[in-house]
Formats: sequence, C-alpha cells, structure tokens
Amino acid sequence: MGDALLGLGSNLGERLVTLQAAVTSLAEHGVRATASSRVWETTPLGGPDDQPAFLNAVIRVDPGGLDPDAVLAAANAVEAALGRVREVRWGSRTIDIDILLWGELVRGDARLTIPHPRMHERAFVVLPLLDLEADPRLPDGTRLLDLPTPRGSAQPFAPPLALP
Ligand code: A4P
Ligand code: MG
Repeated sequence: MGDALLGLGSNLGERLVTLQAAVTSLAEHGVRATASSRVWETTPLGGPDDQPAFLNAVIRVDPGGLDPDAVLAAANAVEAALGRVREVRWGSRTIDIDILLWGELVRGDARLTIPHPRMHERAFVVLPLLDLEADPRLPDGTRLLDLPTPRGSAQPFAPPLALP
C-alpha cells in the first residue's frame, strides 16, 4: 500500500521533547519513521484564540504489515502515553498524531478519513510536507502546489527529528 505520512503537533509542555518521544514511541508500536521534516513553529489554527504556538512536523513511516486502523490505534496509544488531555476540539494538546496521506488510499468513514480532510489548507501541514516531497499530490492527482496558499504561518524551529 506504500508509505504513510503522519502529522505530529504539540503546543503544551516540552514540545520538542514530546515530538521526539512520539517518533520513538511509534516505532515501539511497529510504526517506524523513515524520514522526518524539520520541526516548524506554527500559529494555532482554529480553537481558542489564546492557545500557545504549536511545534509541527511530518514524518514518513513504514507501516510494515499494519493497516490504517492498526496505525491509528498505535497513534492513539502514543497520544495517551504522552499524556494528551482531550478537552477542546482544536484546542491545546501535548501531542496530536494525524494520518495525512497513505499512498493512493482514499478512505472516509466515521473512524478514519484519508487523506486528512483539512491538510492541504494548513501551513502547519503543507510546509513540513514540502521538506519531504518537492511536489506532493493528493490521491486524485491534485498538486498541493496548485491549491490556494495554505492558512497560518510557520517558521523553521529545529532540524528533523531523529529516526529510531
Ligand atoms: N480521525 C479521522 N481521520 C483521521 C486521520 N486521518 N488521522 C479520527 C487521525 N485521526 C483521524 O481526532 C478525532 C478523531 O478523528 C480520532 O479519534 C480519529 O478516529 P482527535 O485527534 O481526537 O481530535 P482533534 O485533533 O482535536 O480534531 P481534528 O478534527 O482531528 O483536528 P485536527 O484537524 O487534527 O486539527 N494549529 C497548529 N498550528 N498546529 C496544529 O497541529 N492542530 C489542530 C487539530 C488545530 N490547529 C492546529 C493544529
Ligand atoms: Mg487530530
């Protein structure tokens, strides 16, 4: 089915430590990163106005034999282990892990939507993704570079996360 791309975001606590811990912990759950974008500092989009800035990164993962439901379960387990408190939608969180793209796969049901429906509109996803792919495309062939400029601002903050 090809490689998957995951989005990582944190805006509470030791943000950079948390992103790195997520990469390490995902590998322990069988989801091994093979590449990481730089870490970007980004303005919060959606949610309360007063929340702190996020750090975001995108990683490419080798799902091994895992299917999307299993990768989502691993991501949820890592979120729980790293102490995410889920209170306000789009609000602050220790760690949020989204499945952005998975090769050519298209899936939309109550549990899981791939590609992630809002990814192409968001600078905190698109700019890190461009670190990994010069000309990213949606499964229907749409070039992200042909779409309107994504919303929000993002600045490089740290080098790529260490691979496990
Ligand atoms: N789910 C469905 N599709 C997916 C997918 N492709 N990947 C389901 C992961 N999960 C997916 O997500 C709720 C449920 O979505 C999951 O249980 C899963 O079954 P959640 O992570 O609990 O809730 P959420 O993240 O608060 O909501 P949502 O709609 O996923 O928000 P987003 O789109 O993830 O946005 N601004 C900056 N600068 N940086 C950020 O990282 N993140 C958000 C969250 C908002 N603003 C941000 C950032
Ligand atoms: Mg999410």
